Amino acid sequence: MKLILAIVQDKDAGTLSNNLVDANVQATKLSTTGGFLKSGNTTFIIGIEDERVDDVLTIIKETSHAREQFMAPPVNIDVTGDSAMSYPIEVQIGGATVFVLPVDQFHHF
Ligand code: 2BA
Repeated sequence: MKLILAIVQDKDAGTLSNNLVDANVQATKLSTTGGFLKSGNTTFIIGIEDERVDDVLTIIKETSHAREQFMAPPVNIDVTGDSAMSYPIEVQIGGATVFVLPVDQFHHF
């Protein structure tokens, strides 16, 4: 058995949820926050048999779309109090960031 952790954009989370249900894949959805953009994303926790991992990865890949987002860097203020002008920078986010981990034991009490 494997544990899949998939971090996707909130915009793709609903569709991914539906597609996993349609494929009879059990998942838990967490509301998470990206460390860099500090904005919301969604993490899926999926426990799955080894032979179904590729099917799940295909579903995640087909459902998750890369998007560009602008972020405003923090304003820099030096010791003299002068502030340096900063401009929004473009960041590409996702499709999906996926980790596949081995599972030692699985219990469902
Ligand atoms: P965030 O940390 O908010 O990052 C959003 C996007 O910002 C990233 O997209 C990446 O394109 C860019 N980015 C991140 N750190 C950067 C940096 N130091 N300098 C320049 N650009 C940077 P993705 O790579 O697609 O990541 C999407 C989200 O997936 C991340 O949101 C984070 O929540 C998660 N993630 C990505 N890599 C991870 C990792 N190695 N471990 C844990 N979570 C990860």
